[in-house]
Amino acid sequence: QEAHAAELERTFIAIKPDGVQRGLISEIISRFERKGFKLVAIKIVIPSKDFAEKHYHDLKTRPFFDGLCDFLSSGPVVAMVWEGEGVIKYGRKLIGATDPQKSEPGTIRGDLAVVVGRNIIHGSDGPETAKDEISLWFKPEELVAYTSNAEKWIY
Ligand code: RTP
Repeated sequence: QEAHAAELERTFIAIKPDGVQRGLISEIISRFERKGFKLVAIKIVIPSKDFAEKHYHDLKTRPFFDGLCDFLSSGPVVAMVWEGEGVIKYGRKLIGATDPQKSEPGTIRGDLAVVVGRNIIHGSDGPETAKDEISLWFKPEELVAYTSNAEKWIY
């Protein structure tokens, strides 16, 4: 079990400026933590517009791109890397559908958000984007590998 800990999946999760301003940092972190995922990197930053555009480069052609990047760079963002079996896909499940009007109750967006432009959280949508986003937001040395005793009862 110890041996496979090093191979565990990682995803990038960000609490957007609306989530931070609304005081939802601990609420969001606790949902990932209670599920059994492990926090391996965290920081609070105000991204520049240029950085926001890099983060959302896939959406460059969408009409909401400019407003979205203005929004992401409008205030502090809590950037995190979470680790655990299936964390990319299940993290998206915890987050809920992009549009909070369509997210199920019980999900972060379903419980805590109302409109798509203010949906409080971001999560990588697949293994490739997870890798890219983690390396955009964090230096390798900012990720902490550690063993938690609880893990052997979870994974
Ligand atoms: P995220 O990347 O933030 O986790 O969101 P997502 O994958 O669920 O959704 P995506 O399609 O990648 O869109 C990224 C973010 O753009 C904003 N958005 N606004 N019609 C709109 O105004 C619109 N559509 C999307 C949302 O903040 C969404 O999270």
